[in-house]
Amino acid sequence: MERRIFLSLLGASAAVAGTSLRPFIAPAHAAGEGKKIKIGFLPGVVDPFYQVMQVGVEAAAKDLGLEVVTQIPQTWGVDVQTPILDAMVARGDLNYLITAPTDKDQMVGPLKAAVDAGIKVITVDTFLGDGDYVKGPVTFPISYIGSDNVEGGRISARGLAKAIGGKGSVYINSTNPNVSSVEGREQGFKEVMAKEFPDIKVLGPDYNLDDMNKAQQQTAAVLEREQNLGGVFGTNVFSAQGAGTAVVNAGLGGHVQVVAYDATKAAIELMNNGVVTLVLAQKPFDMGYMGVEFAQADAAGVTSLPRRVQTGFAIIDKDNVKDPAIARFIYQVPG
Ligand code: T6T
Repeated sequence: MERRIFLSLLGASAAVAGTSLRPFIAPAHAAGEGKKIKIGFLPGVVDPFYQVMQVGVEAAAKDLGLEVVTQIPQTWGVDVQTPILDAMVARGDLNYLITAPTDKDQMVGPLKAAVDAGIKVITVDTFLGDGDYVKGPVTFPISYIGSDNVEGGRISARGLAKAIGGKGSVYINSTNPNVSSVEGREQGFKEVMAKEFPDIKVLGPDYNLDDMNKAQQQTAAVLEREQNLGGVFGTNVFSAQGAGTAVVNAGLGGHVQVVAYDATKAAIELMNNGVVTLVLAQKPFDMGYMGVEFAQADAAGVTSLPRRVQTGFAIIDKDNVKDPAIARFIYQVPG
């Protein structure tokens, strides 16, 4: 009511001034006057990273008084994510979708279908196309909110290179090709190794398909084959934990250095045991929280939301892990 009075006052003063204020009179609710917006949350897979993101989504929904419907795939992949997405669209009551596409190309069609059905899309953690929603091949999402994964890969490379003294060979264990997040990490990692550390040879990546056991087996096989391996870069939760476990099982903790992307408690424990040298914490809570804020702002008529938001990192090592300002970014999974 207050809002209506405010808008009619604006209208009156615009009439006096002889200008139109129509662009400012945007609906507060996408679903129509008086109805709250409803948001779907569809991340990539059940893991501590997305569980923390869910905490962020739910916190924002509570703070803003919005309703969220969450569906988390049990395993990673287009084949698993698409039918869940289709079912969310078929409900017919969602206005926004906050999602992490499991493939930067193959999820374009299914998500465009959601947009055509009237659901606005915000991508978090992973992007579609090249992630440039202004000039790139895919422009329909409102925004991409996530880490600068290429930079994360660069940071990981410098950390690993330093830990092994700038020479030798290192191995990348990753999840899947064509996923923007891990692809960016691999790219940044290889770029820095090639440019700054010519005496380091990079092996891999092997793709574990988000299966920690597979990551462990793949790393064990490389450790067996490459007797002089100096280090491993695990590009996400599953890769880093599988790699770390393989190094421990081979009795090589402290000899083969591991850099872990994603600050799970397991990764921190491996660091405390001298196996992992560096942990990159992303900010999944922020991604989830801001995704909901963006949906609400869009529904209220905000037209200048940034199309790309970088959420940043905390770089954790044994010297700063006890610092509360850093330790707060270790993924705290509820329950
Ligand atoms: O590393 C995160 C996420 O950023 C990536 O896109 C997929 O894997 C994780 O969810 C960790 O398992």
